[in-house]
Amino acid sequence: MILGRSERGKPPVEPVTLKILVAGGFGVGKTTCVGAVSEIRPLRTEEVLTEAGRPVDDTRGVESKHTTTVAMDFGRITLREDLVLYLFGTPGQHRFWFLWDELASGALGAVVLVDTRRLEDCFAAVDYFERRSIPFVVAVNCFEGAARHPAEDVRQALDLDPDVPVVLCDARERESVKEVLVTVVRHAMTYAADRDRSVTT
Ligand SMILES: Nc1nc2c(ncn2[C@@H]2O[C@H](COP(=O)(O)OP(=O)(O)OP(=O)(O)O)[C@@H](O)[C@H]2O)c(=O)[nH]1
Ligand SMILES: [Mg+2]
Repeated sequence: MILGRSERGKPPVEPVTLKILVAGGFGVGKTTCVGAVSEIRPLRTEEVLTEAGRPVDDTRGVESKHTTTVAMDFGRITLREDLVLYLFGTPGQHRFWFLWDELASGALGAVVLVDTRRLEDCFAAVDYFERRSIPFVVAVNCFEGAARHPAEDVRQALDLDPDVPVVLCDARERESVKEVLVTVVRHAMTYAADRDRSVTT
């Protein structure tokens, strides 16, 4: 039987795909975060932390950590039928930072994950996105045993612009990470709209 035009369902929507980076210092939970939300088996590039790396790989606070990302994490999440995010987790250690420019190319926005016990580890990521005018949100990964700091204290300590969202999250929880991603997409959209307005006026 041939379906008439009015009987055909809605045409399938071609989703918009956006690239989001997940950045932050060493061992802050970037790989965990991408793995928690990805609907495909995330691509990981983990290598075992070795004895030789001990002087440079600071695992304080994440003593159970045995591997580290050496290139990137990759995952995908469908936020809405018409909106798909490609997630790129960056390597946390400074010796792999040469990869960041490649990963950042074409990114709509970024999540900077922070651990309040080692706040200084995220300074470089915050600087990186500020300098390149890539909109980002700061997501505090609330590890057990770490003191809870109000988001406003984190904002002050990082000297963030007032419009940069600061949210608390648990990198292991899908719903929590999803909320962070919704926040970054909203923020990046507002940022882009403001920028377009200032260009046309
Ligand atoms: N308790 C707790 N542990 C976490 C949380 N997020 C991550 N972890 C643990 O912290 C360690 C570091 O997590 P990763 O996801 O590998 O961190 P990363 O930022 O990708 O690390 P690098 O790629 O090496 O920079 C792992 O042992 C995780 O199981 C969290 O929210 N709470
Ligand atoms: Mg990692």
